[in-house]
Amino acid sequence: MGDKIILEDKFQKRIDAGEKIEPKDWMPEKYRKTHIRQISQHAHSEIVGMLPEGNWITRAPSLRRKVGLLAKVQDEAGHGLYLYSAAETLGISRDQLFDQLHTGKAKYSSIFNYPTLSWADIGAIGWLVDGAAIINQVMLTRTSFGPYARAMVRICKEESFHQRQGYEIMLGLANGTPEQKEMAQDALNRFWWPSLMMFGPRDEDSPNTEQSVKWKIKRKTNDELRQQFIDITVPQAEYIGLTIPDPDLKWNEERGHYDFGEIDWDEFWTVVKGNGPCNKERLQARIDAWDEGSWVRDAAMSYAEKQANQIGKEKLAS
Ligand code: FAQ
Repeated sequence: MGDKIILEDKFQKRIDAGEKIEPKDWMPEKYRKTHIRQISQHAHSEIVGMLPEGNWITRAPSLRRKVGLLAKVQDEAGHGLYLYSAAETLGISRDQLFDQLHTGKAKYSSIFNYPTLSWADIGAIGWLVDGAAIINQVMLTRTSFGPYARAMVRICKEESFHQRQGYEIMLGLANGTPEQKEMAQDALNRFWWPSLMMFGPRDEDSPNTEQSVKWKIKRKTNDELRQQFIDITVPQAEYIGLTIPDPDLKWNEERGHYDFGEIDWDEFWTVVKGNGPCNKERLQARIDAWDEGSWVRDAAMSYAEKQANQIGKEKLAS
């Protein structure tokens, strides 16, 4: 017991000194578990996040838009793979991580349980969802766990391309025909509040924040990041002539921030608990992809076995 306290104390001193923690270093069990939870939730979000966007690849309005969207969706797959690899360094296997997703034990971001009803939704996702993701992930490039922090550097660079492609779509639509502008406004109306929910519950309702800030897993709280996102995004909406769907939104000179209306937390928890508009469809799509891909995994395993046997035989013969 005494040894554990000494180890925990040393660990906290390393964190306070700004050192990175690497996979083979000693770490408290809760630090390891919190990282597996957060990194895997993040990885699952990237993979599930491909679904609402993939829905529009065949219907993108031009070749240029199609190429951009295809590249973005492929990037999300890559982000998922870096993140699964980072989680695996903590002693959990890829199969276990997928099992947690498919059985509903692991969460993924609430935002991907909303449908993409029009092409403008692809613009809104890039602008708002990737915009929110960047705010959160720039902070995570300074997180205390080395593999997670390093994965975030490249991911943030790609997310910033994603945000720009989304904003450019919105800019085009907002300057287009009245119908196109209406489509862009409708997408903003539907995605604004769910984007604010991406940052998680209010700080006073966030059970993980206090410890995660102490361990520098989180360098800023949910509310701080949400405020930062709102302050950056409101002028972007004004610039393209769209209206944020919040009558209480108002610049507060004293605080130097925008005040904003109450988030519908009942809706947030309904979606997080699996009862949002698309939860069941999204999870089923992932389970189907896993089942339908089993022949690829089997073939790869069987090839690897054959290769290993061949090498074994050659070694025996020599
Ligand atoms: N959705 O105590 P906290 C992307 C859960 S970006 C669902 O505050 P924490 C890019 C939380 O897990 C999106 N569940 O938790 C992309 C916890 O549950 P648990 C992914 C949520 O971890 C763009 C409970 O509520 N980004 O994919 C949500 O300290 C476009 C209590 O909450 C990341 O995952 C939510 N929104 O803070 C891809 C970033 N919020 O497990 C495709 C890394 C909270 O205790 C297309 N994650 N919960 O039962 C984080 O920074 C943190 O995990 C937070 C939550 C800030 C999300």
